[in-house]
Amino acid sequence: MIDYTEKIPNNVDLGRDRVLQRALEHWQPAYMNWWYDMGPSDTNALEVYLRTAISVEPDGWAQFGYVRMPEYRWGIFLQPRDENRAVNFGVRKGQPAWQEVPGELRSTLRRIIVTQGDTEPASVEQQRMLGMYCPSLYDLRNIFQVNVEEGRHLWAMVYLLHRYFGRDGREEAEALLERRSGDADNPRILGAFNEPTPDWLGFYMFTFFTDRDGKFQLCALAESGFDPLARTCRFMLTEEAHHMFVGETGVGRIIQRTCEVMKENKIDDPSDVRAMGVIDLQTIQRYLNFHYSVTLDLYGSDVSSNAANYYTSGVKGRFEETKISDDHLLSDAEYPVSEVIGDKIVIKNVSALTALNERLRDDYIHEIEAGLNRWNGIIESTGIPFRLDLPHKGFHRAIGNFAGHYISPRGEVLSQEAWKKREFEWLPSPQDYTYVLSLMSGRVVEPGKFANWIAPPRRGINRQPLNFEYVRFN
Ligand code: BYC
Repeated sequence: MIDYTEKIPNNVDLGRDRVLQRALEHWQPAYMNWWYDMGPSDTNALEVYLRTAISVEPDGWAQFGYVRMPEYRWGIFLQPRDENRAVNFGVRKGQPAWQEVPGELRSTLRRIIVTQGDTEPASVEQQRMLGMYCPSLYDLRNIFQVNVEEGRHLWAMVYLLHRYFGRDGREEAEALLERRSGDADNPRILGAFNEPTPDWLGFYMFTFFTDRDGKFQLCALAESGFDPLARTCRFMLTEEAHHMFVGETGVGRIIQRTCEVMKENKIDDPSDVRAMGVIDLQTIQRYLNFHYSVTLDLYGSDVSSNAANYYTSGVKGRFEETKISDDHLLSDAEYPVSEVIGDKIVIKNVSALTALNERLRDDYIHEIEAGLNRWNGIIESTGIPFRLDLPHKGFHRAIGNFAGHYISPRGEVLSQEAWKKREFEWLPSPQDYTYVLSLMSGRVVEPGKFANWIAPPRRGINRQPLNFEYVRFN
């Protein structure tokens, strides 16, 4: 029997909700089994300096202290309800926001919640071995923080399934613990979540690029007319910011270290750079190309009737929907999307309703560009003449109008043969992965020490010093 108020911090009155308690009595032990099987490898005894959300108040959502991860208190939190909130877009615009699932939207909403929920445990599975070769205690603590919070985000979606979708919801919640990232028979739902994350450069790229897709998808769902979904996503977004910080600063610190070594030793040839035990900027560019392109796929097809239906019915809005000044119906509006015709990429206007996946992708790209500029600022400040670039939107795409076409990073439409010939100029080769992994052969766990291939961060977590014991090995 679970002590609900103590063990599962929540603001959903779990202590009095018998139906939810019964659902969780089955699901919580299955979740723990999943964590023991698929959570970070070999970590049950470690004490980790983690933040835990114990309430939604400013002083409650980030309580720091040492925790053994299996004892982490995965809670259920929704942003407090605004009684006056209305549906803000689509044909039901102006109606009071729905507190229960409208019957005709049940399967649509369930599907979106399941897709979102599926990504959370998937990312934990993808990252489960990385703790075995961490570059520092600081980084080890950060990956564990990301992992436990992805676990909490799974809880958030499972709460919605249990509370609002009855028996179907309970079955879907169980299936979320059964699919496995990369499994041939029962894979995770979306492509990027079946790719391996074999090394720390990949982890930081993932948290920069793919967690940011999480941010944009959560922002779109935070506009939903289904109020519990909107409020759940709003609270998840408070945690997401740290994940993207880990990614951006992680890649930034690798870039910084590489540039310092290049400058000190007056070298720029990638093989000379590798000889110094750091990651050459060309390899960083190839990782970037990979993670950016697989993440762009996560937004779905450029032209999608599903996306139009989600919007029209009030289920999923645009990024910052309520800050946009238009009719929020989009019945006559148009939006530009790309298409490949012959050997040319052409832009054509389509109904803005069907182009909502593309629009969200463009909002995302805009934010990515700003992050990329900050990385280039690090390179510039060391005086190294090199720039990281974003590849063309059509490069290496498997979903949408570019799928099946061979687009170079500069946006040329190539034959399959011409593209394949240059594939490993643009994407990490098996040798690149082997090299990067070779740097990460052992754990760096002495407080204050950092692996040779990454610079220390500017400051510690929660104002602790860099040599703080972020993880205790007992
Ligand atoms: N891979 O009309 P279409 C995060 C499927 S990340 C495989 O183009 P639609 C996180 C699609 O399901 C954010 N299949 O797209 C980050 C559909 O299947 P059916 C996750 C794909 O329906 C880091 C078909 O193709 N959040 O939180 O508009 C760490 C045609 O669909 C892919 C969400 O996803 C793909 N990449 O779907 C941890 C939000 N893309 O119907 C966490 C919820 C599409 O033909 N999901 N398909 O069988 C949604 O809003 C939508 O489902 C999508 C776009 C954004 C995925």
